[in-house]
Amino acid sequence: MSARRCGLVAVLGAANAGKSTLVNRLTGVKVSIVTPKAQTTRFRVRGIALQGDSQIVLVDTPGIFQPRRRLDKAMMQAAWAALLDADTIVMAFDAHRKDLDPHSEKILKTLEDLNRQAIVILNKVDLVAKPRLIPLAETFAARGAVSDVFMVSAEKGDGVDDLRHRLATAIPEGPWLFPEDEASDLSARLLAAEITREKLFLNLHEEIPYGLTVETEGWEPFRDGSVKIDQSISVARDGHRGIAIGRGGRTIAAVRRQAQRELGEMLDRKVHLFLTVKVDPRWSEDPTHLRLLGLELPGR
Ligand SMILES: Nc1nc2c(ncn2[C@@H]2O[C@H](COP(=O)(O)OP(=O)(O)OP(=O)(O)O)[C@@H](O)[C@H]2O)c(=O)[nH]1
Ligand SMILES: [Mg+2]
Repeated sequence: MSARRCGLVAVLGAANAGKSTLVNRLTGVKVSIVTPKAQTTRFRVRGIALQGDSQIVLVDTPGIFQPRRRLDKAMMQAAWAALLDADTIVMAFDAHRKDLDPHSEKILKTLEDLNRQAIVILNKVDLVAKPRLIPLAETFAARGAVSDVFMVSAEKGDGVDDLRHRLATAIPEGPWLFPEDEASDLSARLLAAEITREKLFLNLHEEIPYGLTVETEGWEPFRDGSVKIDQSISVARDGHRGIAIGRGGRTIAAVRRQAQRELGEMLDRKVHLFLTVKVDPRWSEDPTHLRLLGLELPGR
């Protein structure tokens, strides 16, 4: 019998590269929310994948972007901390792009400075003609900070099994850190809040999604097996509240319906979801709320 392996694999990359889609694919279940909008992931989310004797602890991170608000800075701190903690580093890159963007460049520079290497994933290859991928792969392979380059479609699943096998041998020998049947380290309450936030990101536009947060405030199981989940949505400004609710309550009703359906499937039971929208511009400065998400406020 070969020895067991276990290790942290940080997945970094520019915003929208498909990191969360990749982590979900490798894990085999949805642990991290996905939307077409950049800056969807706000904190580190662990997804646990098994491959033979290896337990691969994938750490999804907020995409690297230019931080402005204090929340942004906390998000970036979470991403860089994941890199420092990792046994193995994966850098996801949207192969749809023609060339290296400044954020991916910054990750490579940081790796070079730390004398570390990453496995680069050219993702979204379903959208790109093969000949275009070769020069891109060569550009990455020429960098000292890159150990290998994989071509993957996280969405369709192409190349994901090969990658999982590679990660299984890249991580160090050691005992498994999580029970065999655990796929994520998120609590059900936090995952439920994330699912609702995903639906809000999908139904709201411009700056509104970036200014809101969701918190699960109540979780009441009933004798018939169903569960009542109460969540509050905090929006950044007065004007955002009406938009989040929508004309005649249509927007929030759609969000509620979509989130309730997905939560029902996820929890495998009937869910009664109740949402309230409040205006709270201070949530992103509130250390208690951010700590719930595993974020620390950086100094001013
Ligand atoms: N066509 C295609 N789309 C993909 C693929 N992987 C991800 N996407 C899409 O790209 C968008 C962003 O995906 P995410 O997984 O949320 O990206 P992310 O890197 O986690 O983004 P942030 O958390 O915002 O940094 C979504 O619309 C995904 O459906 C892929 O392999 N092919
Ligand atoms: Mg993400």
